[in-house]
Amino acid sequence: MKRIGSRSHLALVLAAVAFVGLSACRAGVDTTSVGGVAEARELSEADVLAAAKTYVPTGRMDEYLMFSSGGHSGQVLVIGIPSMRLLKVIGVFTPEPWQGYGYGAEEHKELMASGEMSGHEITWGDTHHPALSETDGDYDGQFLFINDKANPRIAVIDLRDMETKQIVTDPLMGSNHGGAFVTPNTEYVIEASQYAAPLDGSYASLDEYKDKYRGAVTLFKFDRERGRIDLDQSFSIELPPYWQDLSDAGKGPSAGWMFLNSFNTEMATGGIESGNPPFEAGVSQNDMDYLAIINWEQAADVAAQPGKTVTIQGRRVIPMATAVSEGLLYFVPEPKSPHGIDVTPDGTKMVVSGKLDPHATVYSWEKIQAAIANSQFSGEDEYGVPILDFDAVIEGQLELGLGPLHTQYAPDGMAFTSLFLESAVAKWNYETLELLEKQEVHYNVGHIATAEGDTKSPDGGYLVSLNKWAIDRFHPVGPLHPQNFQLVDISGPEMALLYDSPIGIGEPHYAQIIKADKLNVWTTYPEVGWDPHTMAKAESAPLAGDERIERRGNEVHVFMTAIRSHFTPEHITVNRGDEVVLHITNIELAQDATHGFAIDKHNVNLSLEPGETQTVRFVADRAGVFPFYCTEFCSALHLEMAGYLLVK
Ligand code: K7E
Ligand code: CUA
Repeated sequence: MKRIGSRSHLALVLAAVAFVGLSACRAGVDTTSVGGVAEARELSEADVLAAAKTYVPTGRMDEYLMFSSGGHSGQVLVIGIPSMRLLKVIGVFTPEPWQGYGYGAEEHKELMASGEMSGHEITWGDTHHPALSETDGDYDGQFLFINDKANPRIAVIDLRDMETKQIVTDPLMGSNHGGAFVTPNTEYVIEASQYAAPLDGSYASLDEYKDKYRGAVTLFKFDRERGRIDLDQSFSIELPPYWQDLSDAGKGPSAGWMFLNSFNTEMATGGIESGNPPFEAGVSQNDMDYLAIINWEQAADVAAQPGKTVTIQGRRVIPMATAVSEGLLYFVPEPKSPHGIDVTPDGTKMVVSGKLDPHATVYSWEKIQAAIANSQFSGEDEYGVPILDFDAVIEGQLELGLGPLHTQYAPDGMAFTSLFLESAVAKWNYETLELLEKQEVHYNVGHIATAEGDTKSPDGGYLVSLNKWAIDRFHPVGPLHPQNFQLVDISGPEMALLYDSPIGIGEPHYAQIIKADKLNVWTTYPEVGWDPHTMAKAESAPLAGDERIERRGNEVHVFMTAIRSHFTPEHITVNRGDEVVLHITNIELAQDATHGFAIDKHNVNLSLEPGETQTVRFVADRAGVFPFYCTEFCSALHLEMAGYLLVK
């Protein structure tokens, strides 16, 4: 892979470190040489090398982009690699004022409303797992999906303008965790429930847990043409009330199948205050939990057949008994309190880590298929789901260390697994089952991400460790510490820590890293009058020369344009009680010529990017004089880009 600077260049730099380090040390600090700076700043050779590997000079661009969950911020972070520079914060489940996301535009109101759950507005999300769209098992750079664990939802982000286009809810679930992940051609975006609850949303006592509580997995049909999830074509599968954890789709020979961890097969219901074992003990009693193996391709056929599904809360659900009788659902034991399940790039193996088991367990797809074909079961669970014989389907186990969680891949059989309890990343070979080395990280690593690490052809080169704790790494900023993303060089025979990148937004869970040249990002909208919600030119968009104010009964429609450095019109006079509808187009197509639009005391702020049109609708419920102005420093006369809303 291409690195910043050639090896010979680095050799020169290091030689300079050694040489100048000697020659300049007595003459005070020499800040004109690498060696002088290294000495003055007490940098080792390894530090200088790490700096040379990560520094991206002004005007140059990063080789990769990382799309990271923004954790509780309900947003998505876009970060360049290897520089670790933050390039964008995409508003997803949470209003974002700079982008005017959720601050007045009708288009965003609709989007936010589509994310309401049980009639309640929810303005945050616990974003967990971003998933890039795939074509033939490789990231295609078109779309990004992300789940909200707290309020089971999935959002669709179009990577042409990196804006959120759709939020869909999953009313069946009480929370989700196994998602978002996509099938190899993004036929479906999938999420699985975590904490079980009644699927119909009704009340049921915890005494009725086994009867009334359920898990589920939902397959949201993705319409790539429209760039939207199609709820009519989506369906769910009912699961036992275990707690599903992380999940993955098969690829290559295992394409058409998906794999879902589940823990709490004990079906513990907690209640420490009543003398019951607390959840942490209750859900960790069994030595084995179950990996669910589901034939999603066949499930889609079954879901399309009349009479094979039931409707719960308006959603199509394949009942558990049907899933079993149709041969869609199998379990296989997995050790102990499983967390990650990661299908190898070639799709032949499934790697599972148990939080409380020091091993990675590697399953063979060939053996799983044979066991299914030969009904090689060791029994069935309480709900009649057949359990494949553990010994018949595993390829092997490898002791990695304490608290293994998630595995990512690189070429040549290389696998990297995060070790939460050890605060380390283990590098191993999933073909030979050899542990190769470990790299310390600071501290409590959750997910890791390698370049193109979830595809059929991972790149290697870089690994980012998403650490939960950051004690002693940074200046204290209060008791809430930053999260620490650490960049690790995995291109050589030994891993090397390159860079600490504190993130003041928490708690990012997972990230995916895509080669930057796979993206086709617009730098302006394609046409003046573009509606990013429909991704088409809007009929109603005012263009230059169309500006006017039209009264329609008590509705006042204002057709406004924005260009450096004025809005047209600048005066809007209405009567108190009128409904004001502003249609505003930024009629510029120059890159970065974004105009904002804010109205005093109305909680309105738009970001009108070049070519973009937006609509704002509000009732002028207060008489008075309300300045409006452009909130982007767009030009020398930006302060003059203003006007008055006069409410009589
Ligand atoms: Cu391991 Cu919620 Cu993906 Cu976090 S999950 S670490
Ligand atoms: Cu337009 Cu400032």
